[in-house]
Amino acid sequence: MHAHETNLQPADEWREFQAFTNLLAVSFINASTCSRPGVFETRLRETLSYTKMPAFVHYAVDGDIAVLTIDHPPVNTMTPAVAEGIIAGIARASADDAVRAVVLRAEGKTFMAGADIKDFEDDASAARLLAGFTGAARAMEDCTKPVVAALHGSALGGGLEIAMAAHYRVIALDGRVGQPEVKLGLIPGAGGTQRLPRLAGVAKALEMCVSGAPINAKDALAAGIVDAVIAGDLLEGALAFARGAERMSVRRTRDRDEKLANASAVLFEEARARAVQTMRGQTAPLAAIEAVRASTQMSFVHGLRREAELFEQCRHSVQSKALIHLFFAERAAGNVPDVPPGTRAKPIRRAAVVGAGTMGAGIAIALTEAGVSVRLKETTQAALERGMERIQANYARAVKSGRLTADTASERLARITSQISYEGFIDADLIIEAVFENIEIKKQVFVELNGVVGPECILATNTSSLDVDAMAEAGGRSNNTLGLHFFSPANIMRLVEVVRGKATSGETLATAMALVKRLNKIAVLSGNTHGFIGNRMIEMYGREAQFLLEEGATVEQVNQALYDFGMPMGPLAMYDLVGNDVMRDIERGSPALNIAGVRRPIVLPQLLERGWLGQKTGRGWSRYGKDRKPIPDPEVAALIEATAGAARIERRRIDSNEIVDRCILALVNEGARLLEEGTTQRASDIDVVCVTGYGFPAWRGGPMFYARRLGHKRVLARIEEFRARHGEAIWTPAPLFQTEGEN
Ligand code: 3H9
Repeated sequence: MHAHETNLQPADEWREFQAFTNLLAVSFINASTCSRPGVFETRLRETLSYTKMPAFVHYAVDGDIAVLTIDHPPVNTMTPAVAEGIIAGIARASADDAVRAVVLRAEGKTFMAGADIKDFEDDASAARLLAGFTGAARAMEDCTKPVVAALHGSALGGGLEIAMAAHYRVIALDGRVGQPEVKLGLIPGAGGTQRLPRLAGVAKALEMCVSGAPINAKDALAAGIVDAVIAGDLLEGALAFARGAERMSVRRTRDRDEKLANASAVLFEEARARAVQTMRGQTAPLAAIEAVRASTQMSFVHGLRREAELFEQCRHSVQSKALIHLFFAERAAGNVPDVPPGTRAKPIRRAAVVGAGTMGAGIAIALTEAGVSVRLKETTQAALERGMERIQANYARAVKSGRLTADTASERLARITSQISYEGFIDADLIIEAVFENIEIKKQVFVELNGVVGPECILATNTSSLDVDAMAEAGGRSNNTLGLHFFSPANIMRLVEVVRGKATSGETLATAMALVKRLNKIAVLSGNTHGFIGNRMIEMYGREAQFLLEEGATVEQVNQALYDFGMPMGPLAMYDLVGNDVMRDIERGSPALNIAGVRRPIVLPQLLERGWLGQKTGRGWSRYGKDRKPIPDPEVAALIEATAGAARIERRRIDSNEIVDRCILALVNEGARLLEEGTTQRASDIDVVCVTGYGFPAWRGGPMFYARRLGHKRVLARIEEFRARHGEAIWTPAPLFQTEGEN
């Protein structure tokens, strides 16, 4: 048994917890009456029925089993009305003597996606939601007839929490369960941190609540979260399970304390150390650990209360607002307002990829994962073989690590036909060009494609910065042409910038958006400007980092300041990783960095002269040993000082605040310009690009969200400061901040 905080009896504890939720939940229950049978449900229903809503939970009876079906499209989120439906259904089943057990299931493609995230925006809605969850879970758990939850698709967050309040759980083969709240900067708030350790043990609960990663049906069974996996029809299986004679007793998760016994302090310390390291800067994982720890230290009801307190702290955090902003931003990114929803997306069954280098091979892998067959073309047999080896090695790694079965890997590999001719291109629905990043070479590929593809075929270029219209003209079918900028490695990275040329048709765009979604990636629409959204912004960020060095900051200081801000690595470490030669080419090609009379970084050319290209040559802005860890290089420091001295750049001490502000506001200001000129549709798209493509810390919401939180007025003031010191051209504030400077 665990140590109780006080010696209150359970009924008193419930009353106390409900009094606590009263504070949060518009006095939804009267603590003095809640312990009387039936009153709890009635009062709760009165509170939740604040407005008349359609029934989201249907009641039916199959023989002696009541079947409650949640029907709240598209993903059966929990709302007060859904909670009301569950409570009413349980009450009805309880009152019907002919009913011996209850099955709770859901319509549609998924069991429940959890709480309706929009309800977290204001305190009153959040409180009503919490009241609903608490009420529905308690009604199910209190029920004197066995309640079986039948899960399919995803039972996530509050969805799993409701399922765990049932007495038994069965799951379809394709089902998965998880507590992903941490990805929204939250912790489970409807009993998950108290019920999950009771079902799965503390270690598993910590793993799931801290990482937020879902687990599949088989693992859920092994962990004790579900009682059976149903291979055939789920409802039939659930009904049979409910009728199983030996199962016809109630079994309340809240009373199952056996698995809490072995939790040692070390387990929590290790979880904390892991979270600090792998989820750097984030507060919710630590709160989740604290809440799970409460399950081992206090009674169930006191644990619920501790969980609710921690949940509320998280809900009010800027991190949670940032992550919720990104959740909706990712989903909004796929909408293109001037392409009407009904626009036909062409089916993509057969594709071809031109170029079997790192990008081409990665794109081919991504396409096969979505069931598309791919012709992979190179110009020489040797290059083709290297590409195929890359692909085979990738599948072999996936099999070795257990991510793919050997059968699936060979099936996918068999979808790729390698060739050095254009054979079969006539049948392709889509061609993606992924050759060397040179406009002349790319244009030549488009000229060749023009003669070998069918009239309906979509032509895409995987350029990261070049002119899509120039290629479209060369290919002679501008309305079917667009950019699909995958990020490396293309089979892993989630972002694809979809670049619209001046004549790209709505149908072509709709097809591309649908395809990217099918690849399980996020599409963000960009106009056809050099570097599109992400690279154009990152150019400004990198330039500012180099200016800071010239003015007196050290390489280590600049890298550390941005790392501490939350970036995966500092900007100069990024240059060394990508290659200083590659970065120089990008800078050279950028019109924004090459305006006559405007200051340019002067140290990078010096590094290149010495062959200090970055990690690949063992030295760049830093030196690198075998472990690829950066080592400060005094020669680079001396070179920076000498170069800046020769250019008469005044050097001074620079603190990390200035480093962060200059680099991040350079990013932000360029983002605002992209928005102003219409290269991007919405500020939130910029956030999605920077977070999913460039590692901007998700818990800061992306650069535009960060700027909004700082306040546009403050952003403007800081930019004006930099402008006064560094000149007009570089720090001209984007019109967005000038017009919205009062925000
Ligand atoms: C929670 O449960 C807290 C509790 O512990 C306690 C509270 C007291 N809310 O992703 P899709 C929308 S926190 C609101 O494209 P899929 C989504 O925006 C929650 N809306 O479908 C989209 O709308 P639209 C923990 C939601 O098939 C539409 O539904 N749960 C929610 O690719 C379709 O979504 C999670 O974090 C939501 N919870 O994927 C799970 N979920 O069409 C979040 C979805 O207007 N959800 N929408 O753009 C998911 O991971 C995926 O949606 C899911 C389906 C895997 C379920």
